[in-house]
Amino acid sequence: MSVFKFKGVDFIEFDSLLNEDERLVRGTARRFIEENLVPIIEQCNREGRFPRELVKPMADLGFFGANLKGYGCAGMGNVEYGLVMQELERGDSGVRSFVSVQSALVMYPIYAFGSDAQKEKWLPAMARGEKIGCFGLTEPDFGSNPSGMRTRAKKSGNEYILNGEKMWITSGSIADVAVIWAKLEDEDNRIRGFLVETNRPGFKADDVHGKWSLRASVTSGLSLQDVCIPAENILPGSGGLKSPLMCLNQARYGIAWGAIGAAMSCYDTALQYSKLRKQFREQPIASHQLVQEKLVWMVSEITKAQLLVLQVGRLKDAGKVQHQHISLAKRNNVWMALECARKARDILGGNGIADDYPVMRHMMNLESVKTYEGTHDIHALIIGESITGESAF
Ligand code: TGC
Ligand code: FAD
Repeated sequence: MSVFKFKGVDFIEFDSLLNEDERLVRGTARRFIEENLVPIIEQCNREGRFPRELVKPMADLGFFGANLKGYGCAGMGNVEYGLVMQELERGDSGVRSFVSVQSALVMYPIYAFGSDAQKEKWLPAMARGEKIGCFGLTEPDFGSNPSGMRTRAKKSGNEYILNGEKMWITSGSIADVAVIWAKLEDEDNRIRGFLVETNRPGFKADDVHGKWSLRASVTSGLSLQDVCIPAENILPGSGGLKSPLMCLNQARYGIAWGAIGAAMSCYDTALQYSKLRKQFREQPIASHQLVQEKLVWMVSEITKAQLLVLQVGRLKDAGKVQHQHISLAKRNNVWMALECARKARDILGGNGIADDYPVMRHMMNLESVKTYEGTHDIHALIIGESITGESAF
């Protein structure tokens, strides 16, 4: 457990831009993380264990599908939802990942593209944390370019038969249901979403071992060999690559907030450490100009990142957000958080590499966050295309 208690980061009265409900939700999530995740996360990270015991308490607080309406979901605004993600990732990116996948990548596509029966069957149970989901888009040979996917679905009577491989799938081996994106042969290989119960014959999930990042999150490879699902398991409103990309917008938005949480944890740890640690003439290292410059960089970038996601969240609530806005926020904030982790690690000196402090864990986690949900460079190309009109993929 970290030796310092988190004090919050608010340099320019950012809180005054939040309404009472938003501050309340943030406070609830912050307390939950302090009391339930912070005490166990370093051990989970050492053991490579996802803290599954937190699923039910997180469900009870309305964290799953938090910004969806009805079906037992909390119906939060997008800023409230973002603040929850911030606090979760202040605890650990892997736990935030679990909630992102459950909410944005599984509940959202069922909500947006599902039939009434699919919504009734899955959403309340997922909101209660009784059912867990995973999202299968990436394949061994198709990460940044999912349009090349090889996974296929074929209609056969009242069933679809699915074949293919998915790679790097968060929560893969603990999921009850997988949202599998596949090309439907009967529709000229158009990409469609399918709900695949993971106990279907031919479905296999094997965990990735030896990760140095997101160790408290389950990551799996999926194999589908002649997996038969009833025809009603297709997501009827899905069609084309646009559908999974719409899900990614939801998840990338949450990551943009979440990364601020990881950055806050690193900054706050470095600040408190620098006031206590003395070197040269019994001076705290906080009194050295070079240390101050690093801390100032961190608080400046955290502050800018907060304002960025708040604006994107307000646009999202107003139905005006564009996916390029979300790319900008995801790209900037994850980069910023990773730089904060590196500077904080430096300020902690040798202690920075030990798990008495959360910094190195955040740094390693953020290496994945920089890559998943669209790499840093892919988001540069998305923004680049938007401002120049030229595709550079
Ligand atoms: P492209 O031709 O550009 O686009 C196809 C259609 O989709 C539209 N579109 C979008 N719509 C909604 N939201 C977006 N973000 C969209 N981006 C594009 C586009 O307008 C077009 O529509 P239409 O009507 O003309 O058909 O497609 P492309 O094949 O050139 O690819 C574009 C690219 C590279 C940006 C896209 O493939 C991409 O984003 N690649 C990155 C892949 C990625 O992010 N994978 C994430 C996997 S899931 C994951 O990592 C979970 S981590 C766990 C956790 O979250 O914690
Ligand atoms: P590649 O696409 O091979 O990219 C490798 C490098 O090449 C990157 O630096 C990239 O920026 C660069 N590159 C690629 N194309 C271009 C280009 N045109 N121009 C310039 N540079 C380029 N996926 C899911 O579907 N579901 C999940 O739940 C999920 N969870 C994940 C959890 C973890 C821990 C990780 C690490 C990944 C997860 N992913 C998931 C997969 C993730 O989305 C992919 O790793 C990511 O999209 C990048 O794909 P890739 O790893 O194949 O890298």
